[in-house]
Amino acid sequence: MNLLNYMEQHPHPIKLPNNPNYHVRWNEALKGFEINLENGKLLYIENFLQKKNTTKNQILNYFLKNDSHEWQTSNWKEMSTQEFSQIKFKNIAWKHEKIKLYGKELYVPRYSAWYGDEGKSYTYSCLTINPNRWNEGLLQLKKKIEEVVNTNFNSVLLNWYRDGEDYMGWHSDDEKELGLNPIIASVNFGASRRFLLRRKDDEKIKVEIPLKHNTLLVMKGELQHFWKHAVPKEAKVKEHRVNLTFRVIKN
Ligand SMILES: O=C(O)CCC(=O)C(=O)O
Repeated sequence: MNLLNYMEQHPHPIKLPNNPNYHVRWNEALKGFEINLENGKLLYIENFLQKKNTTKNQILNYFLKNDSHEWQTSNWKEMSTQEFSQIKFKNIAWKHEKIKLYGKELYVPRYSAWYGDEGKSYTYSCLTINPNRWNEGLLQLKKKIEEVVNTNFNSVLLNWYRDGEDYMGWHSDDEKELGLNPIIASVNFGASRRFLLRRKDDEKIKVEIPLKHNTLLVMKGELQHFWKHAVPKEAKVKEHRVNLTFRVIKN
């Protein structure tokens, strides 16, 4: 097959710097793209869960279903943290966490939940979170991801972005409990959002990856030590998005 045919068959939506050290290669066995950055690697797989007849709403329903509030129509942004904390979610123990930033306590601009093996707690922004016990749905998803990534994960952080005003600021997943060159598998359901990467030593060098519903993105190699990532605000996005990052906690 010539190069043009090959590229037409596997077009990719990833914006990379114009530099030979940055390239994308189709992996037929994994049905995804291997992305090489300077000091970091990514694996990007669209349509990750191939279950027929599973719609976006059915998947979001698994994560957001609860005893009292219709997740599609409730006004989550206007809800007090007190009211939110009373809601009993069927599958995920969502929380509105506070972090300390420059000495001030602030609610994070999204909801989150932490699941994992006993004892695998995680600390960021002065916040130590103890894991909830795995449930069946998360274990099934973990197994599917492990088959592709060839790594046994022992924890997962879930983030629920209620709309495009919710975001994740620039950071690296480089906490000491993740060890050297961590492999982090991030799976996305619901709204498409922009995932941005920028080099720590030169913030002008950026990479943009659109994370659509049902996309798996694996971050590996030296990425967390040399790059930061973020999910910026996108005012036009009105849909919910749930992201799960599977990790290996070393402690
Ligand atoms: O929501 C995302 O795609 C990013 C999540 C993330 O950066 C994290 O969990 O560290």
